[in-house]
Amino acid sequence: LIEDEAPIETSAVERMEANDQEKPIVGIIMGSDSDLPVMSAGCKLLEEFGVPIEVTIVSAHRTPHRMSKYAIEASKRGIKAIIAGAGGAAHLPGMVAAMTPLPVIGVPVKGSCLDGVDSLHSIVQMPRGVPVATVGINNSINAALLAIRILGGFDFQYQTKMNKFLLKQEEEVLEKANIMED
Ligand code: RP5
Repeated sequence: LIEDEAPIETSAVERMEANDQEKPIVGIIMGSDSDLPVMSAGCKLLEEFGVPIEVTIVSAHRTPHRMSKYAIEASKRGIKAIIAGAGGAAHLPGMVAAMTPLPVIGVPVKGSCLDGVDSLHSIVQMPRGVPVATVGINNSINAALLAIRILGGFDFQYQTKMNKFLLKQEEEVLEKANIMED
């Protein structure tokens, strides 16, 4: 079934690539376009770090065949890490992690009910053997930073960039502390 399916096509709405010239190495997927406002912060950060990304909608429940195809093919396409955002019964990160050897970072998206705790619990409580690195509710920024740290393990440019980011962050906080003390 998977073999016979047409390749995953992504429309302009579904797909935003940081750099059309470069092959994406981080895949950002989400269960619905309603997740995009939350996920876009992480996408923006990855772009700022110069990480080639792909962004698309993959729903565990509404497009299960697309999900399995994405998960199975991601590593073959050169993707090194997957960030998966989902809300409610948020099965997408876990199901993708079950079908890929790549690291999967889950972003629990806060829905209109239950304050996002449902999403958090759905993503974080994976069975032993199938890990999903789960970040805080709506925290796509931390998902992006974690993906960059993973990339830094084999591509030194991302370690250098991460060190600069940490230094800048520290300076910003120290500056605020100084202003407060004055
Ligand atoms: C999940 O259901 C999605 O990840 C989204 O967070 C939630 C609601 O989706 P919509 O009904 O807004 O499309 O699959």
